[in-house]
Amino acid sequence: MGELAHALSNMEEKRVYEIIDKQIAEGANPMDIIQECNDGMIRVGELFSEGTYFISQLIYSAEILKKVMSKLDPLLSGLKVSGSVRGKVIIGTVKGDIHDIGKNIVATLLRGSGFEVIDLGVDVPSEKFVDAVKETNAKILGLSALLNFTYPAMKEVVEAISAAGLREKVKIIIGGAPVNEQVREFTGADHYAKDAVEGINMCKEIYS
Ligand code: B12
Repeated sequence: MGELAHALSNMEEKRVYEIIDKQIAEGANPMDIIQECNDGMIRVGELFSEGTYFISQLIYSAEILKKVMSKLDPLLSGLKVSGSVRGKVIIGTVKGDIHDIGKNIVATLLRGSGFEVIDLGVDVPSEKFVDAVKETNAKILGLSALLNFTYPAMKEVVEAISAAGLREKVKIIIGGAPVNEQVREFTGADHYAKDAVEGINMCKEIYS
């Protein structure tokens, strides 16, 4: 684990900002910084699972990561491509789940890559996803979930899209730290993206 991930997982808030400010000043790629923060957050999750950390540390780590993202956002937006809008993407965290840091990164990167993003927020019921697909005609729906007990909510969204007769019109991509290919199969989504960059590349391909 790198120095940044280590500092983040140890809740050394000031140290985290020092390292990031230095990396930004040295021209580091913001995506590499995000990747290392992800490693740190996974460690936080492990420490939580094993009972070393409590919910207060989860909240604290999220606060630190949000401040980190406010430092990185201008750089991510700076990756902006010129030219016309590539297409619309609807994104949201499914019902029962309020994790949104990863989803927000995906939304920022999509906007930076020229997509119009309709971000429905967190704890989004399936009807709201269905309505958004109907109203916007977006060809892509991105679902985020970080809790294994919210996978059924992802499946519900896919089923609600089918029931509304929209399944052929929209590609559904799922993501979130513990999501994998098995979860994709369970939910009936079209694709699973292991990280934001892979997700953005899928969106580019779908709209190409
Ligand atoms: C921070 C955090 C919180 C914060 C979230 C704050 C916020 N605003 O998001 C708070 C404190 C609220 C929280 C609460 C809980 N949490 Co929590 N949390 C985390 C933690 C430590 C980090 C999550 C994070 O932000 N990671 C950083 C981001 C950048 O990564 P990411 O979300 O994975 O996103 C990346 C990719 O996955 C991808 N991506 C994400 N979504 C999407 C969507 C699409 C379409 C695409 C293409 C890509 C994509 O892009 C991102 C960049 O590459 C994780 C640990 C972990 N391993 O992730 C636990 C974790 C997710 N939490 C967990 C738990 C259990 C909970 C609680 C139930 C705890 C409790 N007892 O109350 C509650 C549930 C609240 C709820 N109903 O949602 C467990 C889930 C276990 C499981 N598999 O079910 C984890 C894994 C910790 C653990 N190991 O136990 N949590």
